[in-house]
This record gives sequence, C-alpha cells and structure tokens, in this order.
Amino acid sequence: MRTISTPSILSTEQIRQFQEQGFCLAENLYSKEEIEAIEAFFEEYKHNGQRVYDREMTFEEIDPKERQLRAMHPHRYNQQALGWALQAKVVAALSDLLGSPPLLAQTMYYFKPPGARGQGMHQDNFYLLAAPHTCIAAWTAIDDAVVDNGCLYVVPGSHRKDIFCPNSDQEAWKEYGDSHIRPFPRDMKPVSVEVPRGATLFFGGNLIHGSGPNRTKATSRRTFIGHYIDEASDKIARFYQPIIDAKGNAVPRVESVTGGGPCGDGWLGTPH
Ligand SMILES: O=C(O)CCC(=O)C(=O)O
Repeated sequence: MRTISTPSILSTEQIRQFQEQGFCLAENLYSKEEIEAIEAFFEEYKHNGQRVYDREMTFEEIDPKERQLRAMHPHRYNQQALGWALQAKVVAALSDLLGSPPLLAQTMYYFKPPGARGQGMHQDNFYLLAAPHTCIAAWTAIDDAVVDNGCLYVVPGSHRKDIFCPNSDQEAWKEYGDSHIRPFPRDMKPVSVEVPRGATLFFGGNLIHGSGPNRTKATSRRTFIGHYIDEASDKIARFYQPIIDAKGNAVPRVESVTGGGPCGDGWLGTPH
C-alpha cells in the first residue's frame, strides 16, 4: 500500500493510526439518509425474501442454530448495494489509505441478531488471497456496535504480520467469538472496537480480527461491509471475481487464483 501526501477526506491522524495499528474509524462518510436506506433495504430482504433483488442473491445461514445470518455479495445483484459499496466518500477514504482508488472485491451484510455467536479470529487476506498487496475492509455499523451486542475485536499492530491465522493455534482462535476467554499467543492482545451507527471502521487484510457474541436480548448488531483491493493488485481468489473498479466496471486484468473463499468461513466461533 502507498499513501498519498495530501489526503482528500481522512485526517493525517486517521491515516497514521491505520499505518501504525492497522485500523482507523471514520464518522459521517455515509449520510443519515444513506444509513436508513441501507437498513431498510436489508430489512425488506429479510422479511420478504429475494424479491427486492434484481437477481437471486446468496443469503447464507452461517450458523442456523444461533441465527447468525449474512448476505453475501449484494453488490452483484443490486445497483443500490453496488452504489453503497462505491459511495464517493468511502472511495475517497479508501484512496487516502491505499494511495490509489480501490477495487471492490466483496460486500456482505451481517444481521447478527440477539443470541448470535461471534466470528472467530482471522485475517481477511487468508480468504481473498489478494496480491501483491493485502486487501482492506470498510465496515459500517448500522446499529451501534458495542461489546454487549458483539462488536469487532482487533489485534492492533498485527497487520504487519504475515497471514498465519486461522492456520495456527486453531482451537484458541476459533473459539474467540464464542467465549472471549480462550488463551491467545502471549503477544496477541485483542481489543474491542466500539463503532457508533453510521461510522465506518477501515482495517487492513492482515489485521487479526473477529467479533464477540451478541449477548443482548433485543439489540441486533447489523453491519454493511465492503472488502477492497489496491489498484496494483493482479491476483485474487476466484470467489471474488468479478473485481469492480470505483466507477462500477469489471476489471478483467486481475487474475483468479485457486483457494481462498468466503471471508471468515469455517471460523464462526462454533466448534467444528
Ligand atoms: O462483523 C463481524 O462480526 C465480522 C466481520 C469480519 O470479520 C470482516 O468483515 O472481515
């Protein structure tokens, strides 16, 4: 990743935090009206099935017992969802962090209702296999994401490490989303990152992260997520094709590689 000298929307402090710790928070990139529209769109989908989509959209029940649901790649099936992923201020913030306009690889929407399990700790580029640079996430809270309803946990500074998670020390990592009490390697200190409704957390594809369970009785923790790659990328796992540029056009020059798959799959805090 390169960084431009004169950022267009983020502050130098936000960029410094991203470079040093692997993540930073930006408020008010999406307007109040946009957040309400995203919320209404996915609530309609949940209640009315696939009729709101132009074409059938994958809707994974990633943990049926605990109702941990996520919509996968809504941008491929609906223009509005594509527009939210390529919203101008989000693209500007990503450009500030990457040093060039981002390419879109994935969108997801997590419903995470009361009682849902968390997501086991992982590094996103384990799944995306973006090369030569790692990927980046824009994670926008639709509900205030706090410890009680299952906010993200990140290991600050771990973005500098190679991809090794969830490959190593599997039991410790995969249980994290469920219990928060499993032992971690000594130098790994996950911290909770609370994100208010409407704010966007950016984090690098090598940053170790996961999320806690939703322990509330009545509060969901819904999130709209985009994963992006650097303009210089020339490889990505097949699951993420087609790669889309900031104007919404497919970018055929990015080659598919075998392996990888849906982000976080198999590491959802449930014993396997
Ligand atoms: O929101 C969550 O619970 C997990 C999201 C995640 O792991 C990701 O966006 O890469």
